Amino acid sequence: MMRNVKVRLLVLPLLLAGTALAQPAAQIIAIPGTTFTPAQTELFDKPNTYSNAWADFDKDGWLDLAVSTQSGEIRLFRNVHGKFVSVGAEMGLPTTGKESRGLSWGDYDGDGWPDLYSGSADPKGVSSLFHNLDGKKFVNVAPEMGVEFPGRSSRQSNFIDYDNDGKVDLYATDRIGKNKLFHNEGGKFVQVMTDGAVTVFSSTVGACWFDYNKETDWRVESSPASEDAIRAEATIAGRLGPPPLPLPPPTET
Ligand SMILES: [Ca+2]
Ligand SMILES: [Ca+2]
Ligand SMILES: [Ca+2]
Repeated sequence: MMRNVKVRLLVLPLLLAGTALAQPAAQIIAIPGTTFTPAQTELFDKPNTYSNAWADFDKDGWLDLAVSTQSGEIRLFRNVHGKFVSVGAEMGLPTTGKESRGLSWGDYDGDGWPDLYSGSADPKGVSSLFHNLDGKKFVNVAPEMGVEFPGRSSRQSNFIDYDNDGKVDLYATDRIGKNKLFHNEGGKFVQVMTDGAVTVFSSTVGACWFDYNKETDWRVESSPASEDAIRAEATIAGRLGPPPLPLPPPTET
């Protein structure tokens, strides 16, 4: 389990559980010894932002940025040759609603255009799957695709082709209930392994997938939010398989 702190260029502050206090704005961090400098602070210096995810949603060769917020707005910044422009509202993404966390990009329908999944942190809300219409518009298809996940408090989701059938599947973590794995049936997601290790409750705030033994069988590890959950998580990891083997010592030449 990895729970280390990573230095990132764009830092989005977390909301403390149970608080309604205004959070500091997103920040551009200058790392000592580097030449990083703040960029477009008039655009990014907004409070109460949570997750962020990069993808070239319009396939122009420049990475774009999606940011979720406490207000439910999902901001989308189009990268126009190194200059960011806010386009979320005109692209059909929500400007208000339930607190949103856990953005993930993935081409669920295989049309070559990355789609966006957003989770509601408020269990009274639902998650949204925004279908990317040729880089020109986003339309929420979560109800017909079966991934609204009501009652969830979202922190992170992953698009992952866990069964290597060529279609990306969806793993959605839950802070207050059981995580869910949805298999992509083509035109519909269906929850699978409902009584398996990937579905147990562990108050999850983060999850990542990796092929640790290079045999194309995926492993998932999630980051629980409490010490009790950490102990539960160790049990989950045990069910999924042995821990990764240590690297062999270097060979002398
Ligand atoms: Ca782009
Ligand atoms: Ca797509
Ligand atoms: Ca699959």
